[in-house]
Amino acid sequence: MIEQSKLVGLRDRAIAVLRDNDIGYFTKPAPQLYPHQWNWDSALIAIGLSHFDPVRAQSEINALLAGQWKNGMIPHIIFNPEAKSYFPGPDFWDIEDAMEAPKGIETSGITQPTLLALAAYNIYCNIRDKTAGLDFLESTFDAISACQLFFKRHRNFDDSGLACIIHPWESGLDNSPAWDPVLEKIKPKSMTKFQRTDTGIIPSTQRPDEMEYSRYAYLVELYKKWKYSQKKILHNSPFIVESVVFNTLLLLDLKAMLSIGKLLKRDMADTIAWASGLESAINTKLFDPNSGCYCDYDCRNGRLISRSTISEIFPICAGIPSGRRRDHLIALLKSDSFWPEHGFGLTTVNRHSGLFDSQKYWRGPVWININWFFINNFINSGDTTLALRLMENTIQLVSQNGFFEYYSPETGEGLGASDFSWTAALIIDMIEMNER
Ligand code: 2M8
Repeated sequence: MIEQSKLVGLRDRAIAVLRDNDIGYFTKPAPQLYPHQWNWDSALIAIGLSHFDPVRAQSEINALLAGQWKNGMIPHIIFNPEAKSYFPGPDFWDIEDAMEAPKGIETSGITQPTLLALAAYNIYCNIRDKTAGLDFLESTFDAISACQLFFKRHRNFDDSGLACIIHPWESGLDNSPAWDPVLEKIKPKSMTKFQRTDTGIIPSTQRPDEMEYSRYAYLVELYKKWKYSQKKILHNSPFIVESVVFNTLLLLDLKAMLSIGKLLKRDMADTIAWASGLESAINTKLFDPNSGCYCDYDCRNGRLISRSTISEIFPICAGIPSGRRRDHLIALLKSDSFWPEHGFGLTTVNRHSGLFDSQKYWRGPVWININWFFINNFINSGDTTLALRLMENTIQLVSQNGFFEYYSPETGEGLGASDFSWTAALIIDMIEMNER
């Protein structure tokens, strides 16, 4: 494993990134590119914070909960009133007329992968003062439950038990090639003109292209017109997808909720049944027996999306595949398709799929959160060799190249935003895991 002295320096540098991006009650994902609070970023950031500032970790989660909609939804962005330089900002989302929107706080009108229970449980595990930890779990339990139930009540498109997403931004993997076949069918009509801010900061070769952005913005315009009514959106939106990564993370979050429920001595029978139904739906509806891999599902067109992305193997992270199915997927994960020999960790798209782009955002680069989800599963399932190898690859990648948003799987070069918060937070968590 990596020398302890190097790890100490890396941990200090990671803490400095989080401190610099801290605006007091939440942490910006990156200094310039992302000046607001993002949903799954903050959950991951809170896990990093919990190792050196558990009080601040709790306020990160509380700040997210402050933006909760009346229907339980945690929005994907909670806007920082001080920051003006991001598109689309609060004016574009315009949630004023949405019945379910919270009052007195500006947010986007869609959600993101939910990791709140996972974050809260990690905070409890890492905090020394267990009484304070239990108080925190108690104080957040109902709001986190409501956030999970939002998916059961408002995103159950076809009663399959799976949650659907209504926008590529909800997936967290914004421009994954998996969304291409769905987006290609959308023809934006008479749209308000907009000015992107991202490509003024990051080279456009590393960001989604113009056509993708106009479709993202067009979907927002539709939802705004429908006043963010989940019913209308599910009924009319051209983008309704059951994402493998999203549902796998929902299952992980439900499992974390079960651990919290046990600590708080709550009746968790409904959550147990829900988690088991979700797991079997992922294993049936989102599994393609022809390829032996998992696939996202296009609900509007009623078919699996065959694109060779990280979705193929991601259910490993929640322990969903077992036996020969898992063996097959682990072999694919270890192959040159996802984990090249020179070892910077997992690519987000299969390198031999014809869709792979080593520079472009979610279309190939290595992301530290993706590596981290797999490492956690390897540790939990006792696969120490794989866990250590992936952890070593990841720590070395970051220690040599800096705390970037994503990395080239070919050269390890840092791409996208520098001083990226979840990269720093998860490196802190990995260093702690390594010491255990
Ligand atoms: C990226 O998404 C935002 C839109 O939500 C953007 O590109 O402007 C994604 O990587 C997303 O997963 C992440 O949460 C967000 C902030 O880091 O950036």
